[in-house]
Amino acid sequence: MEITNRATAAENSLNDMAQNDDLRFPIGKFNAPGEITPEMRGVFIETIRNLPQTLADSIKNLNDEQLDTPYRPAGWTVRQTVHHVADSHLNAYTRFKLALTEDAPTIRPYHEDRWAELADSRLPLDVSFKIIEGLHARWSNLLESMTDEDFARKLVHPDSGEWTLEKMLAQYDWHSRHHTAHITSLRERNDW
Ligand code: NI
Repeated sequence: MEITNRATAAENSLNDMAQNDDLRFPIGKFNAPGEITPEMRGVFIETIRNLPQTLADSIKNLNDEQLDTPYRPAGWTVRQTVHHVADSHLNAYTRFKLALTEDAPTIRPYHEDRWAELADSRLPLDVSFKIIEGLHARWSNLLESMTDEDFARKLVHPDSGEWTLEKMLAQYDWHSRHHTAHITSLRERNDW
């Protein structure tokens, strides 16, 4: 009996973990495409260009209590998630510019979880939307100016190694949709 109960408990805990993983990765984990065509790059750049609007739409009409709700158990709140997008994409933009102007620079990682705990991640969201709007206007403009050779330029992440800029672009296309989906899936589940 005890073994059965333990087995059931373990199974339940595995189910919880699987469910939490679904909540954590609503569009799946990032899978780098084997080959990235110019057409695919065009689609990714559209995601970057449109994110300020897409993200603003995702939080439309949410009140402060809803903005301060975690998108999953022990996860970031909606508010932290939006501020994180600003944090992350500021870093990403800097990394693109470093790789365009230096030879395979090693970039500087940061602790995104600790950044999200700092006081400015509790501010009203309009401050980060101002950043995201200006940043994405410049970033998408920069991306549209880039040649095949530019997209083949590299940077080095101390943990994950060498990345081409086109793989980075694919990752931030995913990252933009990933965090937007955290918010839209929370709204769907709560019927908000
Ligand atoms: Ni993120």
